[in-house]
Order: sequence, then structure tokens, then C-alpha cells
Amino acid sequence: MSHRFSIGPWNISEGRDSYGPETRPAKDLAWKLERFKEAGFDAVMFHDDDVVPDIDTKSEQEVLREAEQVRTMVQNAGMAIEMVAPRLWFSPMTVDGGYTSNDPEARRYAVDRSLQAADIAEVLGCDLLVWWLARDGTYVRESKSHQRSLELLAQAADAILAHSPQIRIAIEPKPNEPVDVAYLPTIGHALAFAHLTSDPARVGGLVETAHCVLAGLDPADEMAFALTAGKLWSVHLNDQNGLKFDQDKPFGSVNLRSAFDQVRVLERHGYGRNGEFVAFDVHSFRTTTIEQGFDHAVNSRTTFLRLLEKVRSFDEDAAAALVMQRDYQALDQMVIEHLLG
Ligand code: GLO
Ligand code: MG
Repeated sequence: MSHRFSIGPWNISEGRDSYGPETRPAKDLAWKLERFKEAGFDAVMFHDDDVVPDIDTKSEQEVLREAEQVRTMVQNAGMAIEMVAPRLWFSPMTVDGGYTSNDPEARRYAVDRSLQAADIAEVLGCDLLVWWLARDGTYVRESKSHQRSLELLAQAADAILAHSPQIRIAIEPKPNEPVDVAYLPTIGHALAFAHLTSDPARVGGLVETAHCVLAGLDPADEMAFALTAGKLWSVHLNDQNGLKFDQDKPFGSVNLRSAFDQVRVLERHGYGRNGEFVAFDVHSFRTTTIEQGFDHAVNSRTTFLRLLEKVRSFDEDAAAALVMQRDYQALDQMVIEHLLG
């Protein structure tokens, strides 16, 4: 089976970080689509305001009209649209969180904006709404009640599920950053949370490599957990060098063996058979020029395909025999030798 690849416009970025400004010029969607297509990507991931910039200043009618134009543009570029994510972490309304803010007006804003994002998804012809709950957590744990926050999250999910019968919500768990402690830090939390909603079958997950590392968990196991439940609806493959800020490094660039294990687990479970995309959530280094500003994604895709060959040529029978003999030492070296080629 061949895989289909997905990427977001935010993955070609301007290089700004907390300590300094942009190092690359901004490029528009048309420029990015051209690069995506040329590099062999099949689909685009969008935030609601990637589709409609300055979204909060526009009427619902204008928003949907612009979404229609983007749909045509992406179609003309020969690509599909994988998902839409409401960006609930930029607005002054969501300083204290989206759905779990202590301010009822802010919570209403978060839900309204999410319903609109579901409408945008419908116009774009996709059924996946991604929930990266950036600010739904706390800086000061005593400032919110965990139970109350879970109830608020369930109410928000229910509002979306009722509003858009075609939508599935894929929760992208992350343990921290920008908040100190998040409410849904792992895929286990996300899938347990699904059962607090009115339609658990329509609430699943998206597992990102870096977020698993930040949670001190194994990315391949986190993916396998969701796959076992039939709920791995997307992945954000990237890499992360230990416990620090979220790095979104090229896939396989820190831990090649872990990347091999992730590809192996996806392959073993037949990931992609139900139309799932292999997506990368990767960022260029700040030192990279705009001319090389998409190489990190191209390289991630290449690494995935190289590892897929490694997975397919891995002698699973020999590995199984070593497992039978409980010779895990030999198995360990067998994997290393295979990766070294
Ligand atoms: C940040 C997240 C972010 C999301 C994106 C889609 O840590 O990985 O990039 O994946 O906003 O919701
Ligand atoms: Mg991500």
C-alpha cells in the first residue's frame, strides 16, 4: 500500500522565536501549495485562520465565501484537504484558555469559533476537526478545577458533534507548552475523554511524535494505543531532542530507531487503509533561508519512505524466532544492524 502525505501552511514559517524576530519572508498560500505539490504531498492541513486570515473581523458569510475560494484553489493545485483546526490560542479572548477559560464570554467565543471551523471544514469537503488544546490547561493549577474543565471540554465537543453530524474530532494531546500543565496530555487521556462526550465513536486522536517525547512516552506505543482502539485518525510525525521546548524537528532527525518503530507500528496496523494521511508537523531551523525553507518537510517525507523500506525488509520471522528464544540482546542488535544497512 502506498501512503498519502499531508502538510500545513504553518510548516513553512518565518523563523520567529521567543527571543528574536523573523529570519525569512512570509510566503502566501499559492507559493506554498506549489512547493507541497512539487514535493509529492497529497493533502493540506489548515487552521481556520490559515483558510480565512483575520477571521474574527469577518462575517460568517464572508468566511464561508473565502473558504469556498480556498477549496477551489487547493483543488486546482491537485490536492486534498485533510483537516481543519480552530486556532484558539491567538485571540485576546483565549488568554485564559479556550473551552476551559474561567470567563464565560471567552468560553462562548471558543465554542462559536469551533462551530464556524466545522462549517469551514464542510465547505472544504473534509470531516476532520483537530483539537490541539493549546491553552486548555493552567499556569497555576489552583486557578481551575480539573473536573469542571473536563465537563466544559465535553460540553464543547458535544456542541460541535451536534452542530455538524459529519464531523469527527481528532484530539492532538500535548502535556505542556504553552501552558504549564494541560488537561489532555496523552492519547490515553484523549481516548478516555471521548467517553465523556455524547458520541464517543466520533472523538478520536492525532498523535504527534514530539508531544509524546515531551510526555516522557514512547511515540510508537502512543500510536499503537490509538490504533488498537481504531482511533488514530492522523499523525504529526516530527522529532524532539529531549525535554525542552517543542522543537518540531525533521522526522527521524533525533532518534532514527524511534522513527523506525513509529513507521513499523503504522505499517503493522495498516494505517492509511481508511484514508488516513501521513502528516508532518515540522519546522525549519531559524538559520534556514527561504530557499531551503521547505527542505525539512521534503526530508521528513524522504526519511519516512526510506524507513518504510527498512520496515518492509526487516526479517520479521528472524525477529520472531529471537523473541521465542527470549534473546532480546540479539534482537536489539538485529534492529541496529538493519538500520545501519
Ligand atoms: C503545537 C501543535 C500544533 C498543532 C496545529 C494543528 O504544538 O503541534 O502545531 O499540530 O496547531 O492543530
Ligand atoms: Mg502538531
